[in-house]
Amino acid sequence: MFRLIDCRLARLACIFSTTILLQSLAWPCSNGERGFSYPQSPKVPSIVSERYRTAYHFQPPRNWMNEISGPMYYNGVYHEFYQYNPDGAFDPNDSLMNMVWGHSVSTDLINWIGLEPAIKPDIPSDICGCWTGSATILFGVQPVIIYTGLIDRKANQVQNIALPKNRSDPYLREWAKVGSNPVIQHVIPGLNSSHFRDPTTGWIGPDGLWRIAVGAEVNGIGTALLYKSEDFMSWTRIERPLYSNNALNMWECLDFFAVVPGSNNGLDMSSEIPSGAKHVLKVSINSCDMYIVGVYDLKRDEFVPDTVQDDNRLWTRIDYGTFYASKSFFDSKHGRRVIWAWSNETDSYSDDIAKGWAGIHSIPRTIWLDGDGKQLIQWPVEEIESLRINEINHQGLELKKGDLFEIKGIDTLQADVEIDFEPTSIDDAETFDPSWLFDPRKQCREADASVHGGIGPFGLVILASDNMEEHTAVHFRVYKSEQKYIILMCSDLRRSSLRPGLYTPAYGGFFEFDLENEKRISLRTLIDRSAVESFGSGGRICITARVYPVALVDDDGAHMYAFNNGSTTVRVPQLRAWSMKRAQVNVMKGGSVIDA
Ligand code: DQQ
Repeated sequence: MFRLIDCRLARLACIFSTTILLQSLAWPCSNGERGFSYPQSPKVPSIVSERYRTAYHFQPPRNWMNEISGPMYYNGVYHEFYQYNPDGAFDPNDSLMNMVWGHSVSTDLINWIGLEPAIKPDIPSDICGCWTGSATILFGVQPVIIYTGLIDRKANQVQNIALPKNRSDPYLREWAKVGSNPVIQHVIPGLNSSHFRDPTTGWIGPDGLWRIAVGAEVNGIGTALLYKSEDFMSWTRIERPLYSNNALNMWECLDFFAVVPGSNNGLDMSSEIPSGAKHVLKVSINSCDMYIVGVYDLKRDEFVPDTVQDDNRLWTRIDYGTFYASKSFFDSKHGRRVIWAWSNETDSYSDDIAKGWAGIHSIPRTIWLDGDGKQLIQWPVEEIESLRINEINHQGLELKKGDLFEIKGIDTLQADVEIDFEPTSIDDAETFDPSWLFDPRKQCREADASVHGGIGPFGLVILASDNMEEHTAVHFRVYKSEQKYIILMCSDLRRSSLRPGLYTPAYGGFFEFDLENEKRISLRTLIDRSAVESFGSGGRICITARVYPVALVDDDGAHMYAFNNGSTTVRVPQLRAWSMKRAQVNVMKGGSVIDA
């Protein structure tokens, strides 16, 4: 048994209780997830430090990057295209400047070779920017990219197609736009033509016709417009949309895919979908990626949600942190569906310019539907485990109220940590208040790591400075709601850094848990310098965060602890952690970095 040996947890409580942070209450994802520019304090080292750059997350060598566009696996190679600004570390969309499709390739989704951009604005139908889109592999042989082009400075949008110039080039380096672009125009009554974008990967119907959905706002209502085609080149709109819902307006970066409940085998949307499969519609809006599970009514060509939720605050999220515009693809190499997303910087815009880089992509995750048919499960692709070194292992720890156990022997700045928590009793769970579902972040602020509970808070304190002035707390708290248990998971960044001008919320989400039978609540956290990706309960809930602790730049490094601050003792039957090696991200074969 390991007892708290110093007063650091008390200090954690003191720091928390004296902190009042203003948060946006209006929207659960809190739009504008950026820091504000502050004069740098002389006590804080400059943000311009290579130590904040991630070591195994995807990013280009320099400049601005936003979301994934058109991921695919073709002829033994993974392709990651991304929204990229070749002109600097600022968002070119702010002034409708040169957004291109950056391009990298990989054979394992972890190590990437950077290539020249695949698509650049150079035709009338994309002259003001090549925005997001998708890749579809027609009949397993012909890759096609369909993407949004900006046709003018008013951001009017149309859809274009590009094809590889040479299909026998293993990297598909060069892409040619078809002469018939734009293949889809914005000619729909009530359509806001600057909100008509991000076509999905195509899927094929029993009639042999291809379909795609395009995100739109029609008469102010969020809509997935549906198009059909015989040859993927000439498209007709189906009058009835695939789905629309007035809980939200413009839907960005739609993703639509089939899943079999309880099976982690992925399905290829270009093949026949087995009966019993469900469909998932993912929409991105205001920094949130949300999803709906339902059935695809083939006769009506319509998506019918299992549950219609009118209040968008209650929509389930793919990830409750900084994780936006996700896109999935069917990975035929492993028969799985893989999703990943953009995690933007949460420092200030001027910090980005100073650093010279902005934006990373999450670790690719396998995604499938739980056996209950309601909840998506996500787990980092197994290839990431090839970066693990120096395993440490603890078994049979016990954390009483107030205990803090230091996890030593690994690189705390680049780590993969897996820990299971098992409350020794379920009697002391506090009562759940359903109104909390509307704002889990508020609950994470009010019931933070310093606030004693019945079962929890327990979890990890990571990237902590010697005196705990800086730390990030990732933790759980168990509540009882009638016949079931509901768990709050938080990733609290409010004390993550002494640096001024950062966006440091307490992210959080709730999930149902069968505590009586499952007993163990697992947490996996991938720490990669300024990136922290946490997976609760085997991937039922995910929270991605960006942090910029001063301790990361200090030579002393940072500490990591497991803790419990609830009155119920918590067993830790298993704790495994590894240091993570650096991946080869966008490095040319000879070792030099591509200047994309
Ligand atoms: N980013 C792209 C758009 C998309 C938005 C432009 C989402 O296509 O809607 O870079 O982040």
